[in-house]
Amino acid sequence: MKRSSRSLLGAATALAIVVGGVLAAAPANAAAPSSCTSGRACLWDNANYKTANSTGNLLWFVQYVDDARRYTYSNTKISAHDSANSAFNNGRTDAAYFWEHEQYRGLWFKLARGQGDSDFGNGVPGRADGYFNNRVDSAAFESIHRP
Ligand SMILES: [Ca+2]
Ligand SMILES: [Ca+2]
Repeated sequence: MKRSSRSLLGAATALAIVVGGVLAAAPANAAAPSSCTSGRACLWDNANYKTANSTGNLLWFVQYVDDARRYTYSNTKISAHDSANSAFNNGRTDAAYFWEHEQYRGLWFKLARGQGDSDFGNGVPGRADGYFNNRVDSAAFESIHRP
């Protein structure tokens, strides 16, 4: 009886450690900026999901942006051409891709659903350098367009 009770306690402790490990890993997936609502992928002129000091000034899409030269960040006159420094994929199902040139040409990187990159300058997923800083000109969810 004593032995059985000790084993049970051991099992409970082990379970708590596993749960603790899972919880500790959760912050790696940061929450989407509130301005980038569900179903959208978003881009900002500056790092940390901001344009002109506000996270509310952004370029967002629910399908694609084929040519960022045609757009400005919302509430600003700042061109989205070769200017994005951060992005978040708050889509419901798809990964999102970001290309260096308009019409999905050139080098690209991918953000999984729920993934953001708050600073292209310190690298993007799959690429360690700041190559994509101020360089993205098209983007799309993978169901619309993929490399
Ligand atoms: Ca910029
Ligand atoms: Ca980065």
